[in-house]
Amino acid sequence: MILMKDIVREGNVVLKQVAKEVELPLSLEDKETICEMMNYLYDSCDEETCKEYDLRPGVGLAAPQIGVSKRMFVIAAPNEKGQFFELAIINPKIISYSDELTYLPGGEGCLSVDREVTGLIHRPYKIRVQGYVYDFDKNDAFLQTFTLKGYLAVVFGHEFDHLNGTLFVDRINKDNPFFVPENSKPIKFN
Ligand code: UDB
Ligand code: ZN
Repeated sequence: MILMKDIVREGNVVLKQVAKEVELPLSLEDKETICEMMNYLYDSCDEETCKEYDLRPGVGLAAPQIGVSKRMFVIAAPNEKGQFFELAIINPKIISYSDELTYLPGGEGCLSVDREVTGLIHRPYKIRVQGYVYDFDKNDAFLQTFTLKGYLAVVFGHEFDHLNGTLFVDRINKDNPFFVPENSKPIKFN
């Protein structure tokens, strides 16, 4: 079980590295890592388990955050309509993105960042992505191409950044942390 002590924090070099492509077919070890990472998201969002083990409720987790410098991450999050979305992806690529940007009005946080950081992060509102999606039932990964919008595109962008050694704090405008470009609209949850 992944606990907060297993999550690598800001200052650790692994968070600054460009993670390595994962070899396919997936090894048993990589499959187990993916399952453990997804279990963390579920455990941390379960009220009882979260309290018992003192977990921060996560919506996404990238392998470098548990010290594994490989290109894979998991997401378990609601979209703006409250529909739940789950994704485990290996060797993801962002094929194209919209000119429109979006941002979380309250800023972002990170399981690997313990301090309070204020400022806005503007990300593409819509992204087209490709990668090997791990199917937990079939216990294997399959190449898929799909589109994400709004909040899910933000979470994907945040996790994708971890694979390239970028933290959300690196993306905040240093001169004006709350600057909003004219093509960026806030995410609104209903
Ligand atoms: C998170 N959680 O998991 F809208 F039910 C953040 C933390 C850093 C605050 C734990 C989060 O946003 N939870 C959340 C949000 C909702 C509804 C809900 C729970 N991450 C993931 C991370 O650090 N991955 O590397 C930070 C997010 C900020 C923007 C995208 C990811
Ligand atoms: Zn993060």
